Amino acid sequence: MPTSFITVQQHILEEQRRFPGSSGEFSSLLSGITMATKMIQDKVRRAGLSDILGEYGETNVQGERQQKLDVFANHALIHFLGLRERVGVLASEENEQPVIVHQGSEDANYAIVFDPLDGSSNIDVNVSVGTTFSILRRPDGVTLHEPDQWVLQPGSKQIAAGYVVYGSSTILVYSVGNGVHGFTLDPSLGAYMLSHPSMKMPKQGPYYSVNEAYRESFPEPYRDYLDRLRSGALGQPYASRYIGSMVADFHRTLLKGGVFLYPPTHENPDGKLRLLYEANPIAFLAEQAGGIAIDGKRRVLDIEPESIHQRTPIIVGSQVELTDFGRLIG
Ligand code: AHM
Ligand code: MG
Repeated sequence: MPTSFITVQQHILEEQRRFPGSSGEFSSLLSGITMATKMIQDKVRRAGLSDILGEYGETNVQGERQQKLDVFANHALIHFLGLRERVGVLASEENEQPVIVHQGSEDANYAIVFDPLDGSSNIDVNVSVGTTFSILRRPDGVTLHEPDQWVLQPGSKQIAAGYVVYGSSTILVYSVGNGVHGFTLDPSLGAYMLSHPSMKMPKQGPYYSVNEAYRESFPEPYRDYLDRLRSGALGQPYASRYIGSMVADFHRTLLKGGVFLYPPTHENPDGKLRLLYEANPIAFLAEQAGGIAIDGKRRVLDIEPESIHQRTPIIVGSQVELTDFGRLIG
């Protein structure tokens, strides 16, 4: 069958066949994500027409002003994922505490963590935004009385992760640990169709991506690294690209190669991006596509999280760029 005729649901059913013991669980979880993100993309596409732009009037747990679309996206994901019987815990950038669903159910064995609308400060100016998600299995012996323990697991324990970019088209990219696959939403069918099978990050790319306005407050190795990228020390000159929406910046890095960084700064000594629902899914996809993701020293996926909204520096991208950074820090 041509690639363009395979829906994400058909694809996940195929993937499940390769997992002994799995019983339709992934397709049910993923269908919650596809439903919610189709609703989110519909709102994003109509943003200038309906009364959905602008601030909601409240501040989230990170101290950031919530946009109306942040709130809508969060509700959509909690609603559609909450309907899935296998889900026990949902944790979101927009909620201080994890949400418990299906209290008392023996079958609720999965936690899903997500950032409903990443980069939402860009929405008013028509710049790409995205949704990130990460799926974890309930650790043995942990009950719904300890919802934090469902999600405080290193990224290496993710059983699936992905994102949706609401860009010039809407693209869903996911992995269940068996490569990375991309699906473009066909607006006339309302279905995500396989458009990017088995995505591989190029070994080296043409771009570096960082908020260079903070350069003077980056630790020295990061400043030296940027100098190396700019000077041609890696065998080629680099161009710079920075959208300010992590999902969109990473999506370009996945397709074209290169490096995306959010280093520690004076203001954010642990970086800005959140480990559980931003860095971990991105790191999982990067590794599955042949790339590398570190926090400056260690593999992002090896970090043992201590709190749900914990931040981490991240440097993620192609083999050549990340190997060079590794040499610089020794
Ligand atoms: P958000 O989750 O509140 O939208 O913030 C995360 C976003 C990322 O998408 C992006 O990489 C980063 O913030 C940009 O931050 P800065 O403006 O400091 O460069
Ligand atoms: Mg975010």
